[in-house]
Amino acid sequence: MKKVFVNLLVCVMVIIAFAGCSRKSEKASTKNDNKIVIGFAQIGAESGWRTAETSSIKDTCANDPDVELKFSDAQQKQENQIKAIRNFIAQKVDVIAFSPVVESGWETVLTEAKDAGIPVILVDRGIEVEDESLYTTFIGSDFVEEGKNAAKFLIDHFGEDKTVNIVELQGTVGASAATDRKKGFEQGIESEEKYTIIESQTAEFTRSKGKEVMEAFLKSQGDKIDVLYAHNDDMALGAIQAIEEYGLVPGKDIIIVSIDGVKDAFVAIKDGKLNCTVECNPLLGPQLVQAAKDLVDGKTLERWIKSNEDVYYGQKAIDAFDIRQY
Ligand code: GZL
Repeated sequence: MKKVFVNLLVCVMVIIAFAGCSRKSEKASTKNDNKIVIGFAQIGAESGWRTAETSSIKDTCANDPDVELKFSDAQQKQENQIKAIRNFIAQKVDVIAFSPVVESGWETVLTEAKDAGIPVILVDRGIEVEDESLYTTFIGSDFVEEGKNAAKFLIDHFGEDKTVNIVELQGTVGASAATDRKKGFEQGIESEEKYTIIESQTAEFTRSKGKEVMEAFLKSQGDKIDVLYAHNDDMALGAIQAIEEYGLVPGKDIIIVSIDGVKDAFVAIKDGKLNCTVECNPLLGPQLVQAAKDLVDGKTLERWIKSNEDVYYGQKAIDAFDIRQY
């Protein structure tokens, strides 16, 4: 009797073991031989910074045998990013990451990711959500600090006694990078009574819109403009064209400070057309892959994996040109 019982027990254990293996192999077959699958929903390709970020993420994943990247380009539309995230959930990726085009409107889809047990990483831009558990970490810059650094450059350049009229090219409306760069810059000039923002409008982080809006500023304010503050280099580079076509000298008649630190900005500084670029590092691929691996390994991440950045102008920018990576 006892022998029958033991034999029965052994049979049951063998069946359970096989069942477990088949589940694992089934998971493995959908998981591309156990690679970590990252679903990344990118905003688009609106600026040199954005294309550098995309290259960093794609190249890092392509060179890592333990990672598979599923990548989508939302063409600047939030609804496309939401669709892509839903797609990643359906494909049961291991980690979802995205650069939110705007700060609001993410609760529903991120709750779906949470319910599916898929962790979410924010890359380069933040979101406003009540439930902080909807994302595990934010990898990116301190945009308020970047705005303050832009203001500091101007105060160091002009001093505190000069009247300074500023026009501002804002990034995408509702994007954390635009909201916080505006906030930081305003905080930076708060104590300077003679510094005034006389016009401020979005040019959507693009070169073409930067030119178009700067043309409008020049038409309405003309020689009154002392400074252009642009939330990214691409808009500043478009504005430089407009300033030259208007007949003024960029970098001299109008002092220009922008943010990102893309190579074309360093060229413009070397040519004397741009006065300062505040660095915002787009090379976030390595940090994203490491964060995804840590999450899959069950590690807890810092809430904010912060980029270290610098400010470039004058000879320092010229000397740094050859070693710039983006
Ligand atoms: C910043 C990023 C911004 C860049 C722009 O992290 O979101 O978006 O400053 C880009 O160049 O379009």
